[in-house]
Amino acid sequence: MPKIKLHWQILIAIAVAIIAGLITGHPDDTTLGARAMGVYDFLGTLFISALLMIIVPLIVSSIIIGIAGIAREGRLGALGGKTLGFYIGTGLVAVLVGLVAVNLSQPGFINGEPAGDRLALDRDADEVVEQVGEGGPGELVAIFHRMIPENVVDAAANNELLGLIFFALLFGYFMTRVKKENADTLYSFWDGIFEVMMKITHLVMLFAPLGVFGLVAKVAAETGVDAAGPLLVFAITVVVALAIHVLLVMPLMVRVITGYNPYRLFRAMGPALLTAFSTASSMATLPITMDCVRKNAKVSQKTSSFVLPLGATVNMNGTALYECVAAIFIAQAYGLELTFGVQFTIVVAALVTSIGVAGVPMASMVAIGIILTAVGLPLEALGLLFVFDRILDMLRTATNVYGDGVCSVIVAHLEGEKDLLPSGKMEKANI
Ligand code: DAS
Repeated sequence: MPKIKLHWQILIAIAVAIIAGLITGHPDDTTLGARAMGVYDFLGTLFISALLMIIVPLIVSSIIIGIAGIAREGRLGALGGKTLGFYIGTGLVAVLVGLVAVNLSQPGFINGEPAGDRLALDRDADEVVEQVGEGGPGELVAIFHRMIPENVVDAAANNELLGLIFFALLFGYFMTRVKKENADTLYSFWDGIFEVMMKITHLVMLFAPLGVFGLVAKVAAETGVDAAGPLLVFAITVVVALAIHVLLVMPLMVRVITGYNPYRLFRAMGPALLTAFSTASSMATLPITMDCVRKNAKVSQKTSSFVLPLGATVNMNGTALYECVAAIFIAQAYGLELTFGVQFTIVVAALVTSIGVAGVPMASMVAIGIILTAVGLPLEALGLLFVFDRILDMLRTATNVYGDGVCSVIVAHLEGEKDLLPSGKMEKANI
């Protein structure tokens, strides 16, 4: 499967980049180092620019057809409403799990000090704080002002993506409330845009090994092994938070709402979870997810064929959790005072952008660029996140797919479907 090939290419690129970066590090010492740094910078900057190039059309078209897909089915009140409700609900819980974890582990600090210089983050904290502005209620009001753009084109041009996303949510909903021929035309138009953007995204991903090599080698060359500490703490924080969400929070939701033993769902979705982990793509896994949820978890065709394709597009618990942890980690490293307003912005941005993230490898990186911009943090920090992104992408994609399965079982139960998650041994718990 080509995705696994690309996947291994990126893992090898990261390993080679770390070695190359450590060997050629401290460019001011040697011309080789300076030349090597030039190559790293060129490759990394090109890749980040390509990711930024696709953000606006990809996220906007993905949200518009995602929301229109629910509203258009005319089942917004019933199936659609429950589905969207659980998607947003579980996504918010995931973000909050990530928020608590990253505030407890504080990967962006070392002995209480911001790790920015250890991570070779060039811009210092006061410059960043200036840009974000001081904390306090005024900032929260400013955030809501930014959500309603004065000029949509201007918002797109300036990467004011919170406003753009808000507009896309409205547009997607009301696009289904116009004359049928217009609604169908508009849906085909935006569906076509999304299809083209997915193809361009796949093209960009083909260059990911080179781009990731440049970004990771630059980090390794600038920071040496110093960056390993904070980055490891960050990666472990993501893994622990994902584990809590997958092994505790979501099973608890299934158990309390449906009464079924939730751990039966892991075995029912086994092949889908393994595929999600190995391909790091929810979209690529979707056919297997549908097969597992229908055949093993016994969710009906009606429910699974609505809930799962939608979930693969708009429901990404793992991604939302990861984006929150990553953005807070970078804010900590810059020594940004994490006021309620800043954290609230990150929580909302992580939740909303996870709706727009496409189910392809490294899709989070596109969204993180939005969140960093939303709180005024420089994009240069993205390079740090690539060091462990592959393994974390595999884990968050498996979380995304599992979250889709959880929602389909809960929605099926609430729609009155019986005998879900059949198991000879585990009876329906009497809660
Ligand atoms: N790889 C994405 C997916 O397929 C998730 C992500 O990048 O966060 O779900």
